[in-house]
Amino acid sequence: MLTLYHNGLSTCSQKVRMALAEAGLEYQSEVVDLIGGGQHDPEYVKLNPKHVVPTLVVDGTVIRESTIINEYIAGSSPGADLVPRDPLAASKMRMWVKRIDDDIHGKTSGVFTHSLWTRNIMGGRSAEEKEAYFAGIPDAAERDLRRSILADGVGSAVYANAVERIVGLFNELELALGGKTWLMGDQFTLADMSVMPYVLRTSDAAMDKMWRDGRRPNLAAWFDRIRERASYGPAVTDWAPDELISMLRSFGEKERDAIEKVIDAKDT
Ligand SMILES: N[C@@H](CCC(=O)N[C@@H](CS)C(=O)NCC(=O)O)C(=O)O
Repeated sequence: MLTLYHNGLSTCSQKVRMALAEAGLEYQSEVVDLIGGGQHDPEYVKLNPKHVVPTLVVDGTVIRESTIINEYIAGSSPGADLVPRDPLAASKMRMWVKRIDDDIHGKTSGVFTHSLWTRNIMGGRSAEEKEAYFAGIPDAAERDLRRSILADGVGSAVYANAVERIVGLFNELELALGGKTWLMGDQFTLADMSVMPYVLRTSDAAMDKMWRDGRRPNLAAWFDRIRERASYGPAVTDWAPDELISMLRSFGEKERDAIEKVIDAKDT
């Protein structure tokens, strides 16, 4: 039996839910409320000492890290063909996955979300509540980063650096997707599933200028195709908390001018 500890908005959870849906695997769902502090619950921390989602439990065995979880899903469902069978193509696929893990996750989507959503929500909290929120973040570097983002939002250097970083990724994707349906050609693989949530987040955070209106047409077309897949619902929309998404979108719309100014400076 599979049990997935996950969260609706979390990028890493989206990528794992997409792999589960593509593989046709059923699972028991345990939603972890990241805003309410469910990731710090001592029982959950026993499963995931980094206080993060997702975690997959397979017949009592705990698997952490979304990329490792997706490799388990692909390996246990070979018929789903989530990884190219040719070892060279599989290596190329894993380079995309690693690129996202090493350079993009934690340095882009989280920054965009915290600059808008978390910053606006925390604005209404007392100093004590804010300190409790920071104290709950176990990693010191992440704690400092979060403080800076929450202080200055889309005007922070952290935000501008994150935009520069995602522009680099989008340039690579635009080039790689030329004449291709998916990153690995005709086969939809873990690479596409890894990238999808980070493009999606730019859509929800008023940053779609980077691929809209003929800017990066290959990326835009790929994103349209991915949203049409049967697995997109179980990966994203079935779990997306509508209220949170529309809040994120409306915070983004309010700051769209400032956001697009940063994009214009970084995406030349
Ligand atoms: N490397 C980990 C990263 C997991 C991660 O950063 N998860 C985020 C959500 S996407 C999280 O749970 N953050 C906890 C928080 O917001 O406090 C993975 O790929 O599973």
